[in-house]
Amino acid sequence: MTIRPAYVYKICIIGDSAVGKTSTILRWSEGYFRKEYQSTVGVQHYSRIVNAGNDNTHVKLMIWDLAGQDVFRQLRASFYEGAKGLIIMFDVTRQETFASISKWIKEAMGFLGENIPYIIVGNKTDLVPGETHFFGAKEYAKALKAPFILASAKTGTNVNDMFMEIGNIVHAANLEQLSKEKHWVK
Ligand SMILES: Nc1nc2c(ncn2[C@@H]2O[C@H](COP(=O)(O)OP(=O)(O)O)[C@@H](O)[C@H]2O)c(=O)[nH]1
Ligand SMILES: [Mg+2]
Repeated sequence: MTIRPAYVYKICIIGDSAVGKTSTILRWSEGYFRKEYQSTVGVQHYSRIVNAGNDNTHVKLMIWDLAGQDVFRQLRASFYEGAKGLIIMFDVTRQETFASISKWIKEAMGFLGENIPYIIVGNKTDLVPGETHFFGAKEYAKALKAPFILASAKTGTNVNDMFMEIGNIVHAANLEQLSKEKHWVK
């Protein structure tokens, strides 16, 4: 039986080059970790149906992935267009990728507005044994009221949770928006 999703949401995954964006999507959408390094060229997207919300609605997440390198603004505009949420990723072994997050948020909000839902993900936790403060990322995310997830595309730790989380907050934001619009019609 094919499942028909009740909603389809476009999600953009952003962050510096080589933080593990493409590896994470491959792990999630195909269940394997790709070892060899291959920089993403242009834009690619992957989708999967997940359950979101309290009523376990089937929603389809279309995850859009862009190369980390600077590309034409025109491409970035179509990359972001229509996105309902963001996964913003850094590499827990490279502080500069964490420092870039504010830049990524600023860019995405420039295209999508300040209310765009997002989560912050620290990837490659398999390389850092034990608990560390990860540059204060948890506190940073808390101040922004954004969910924070530590993950590893290599081991698969928290990869599903990351997509569940973004699915849930995007779906909740959409239902809230829809109920406001209904109110207007009345
Ligand atoms: N150890 C480890 N390596 C990772 C992880 N995620 C990605 N990598 C490696 O980091 C490099 C960059 O990954 P990639 O997915 O291409 O990053 P992107 O540029 O953000 O899409 C590749 O060599 C991956 O194999 C992870 O969770 N743990
Ligand atoms: Mg990539």
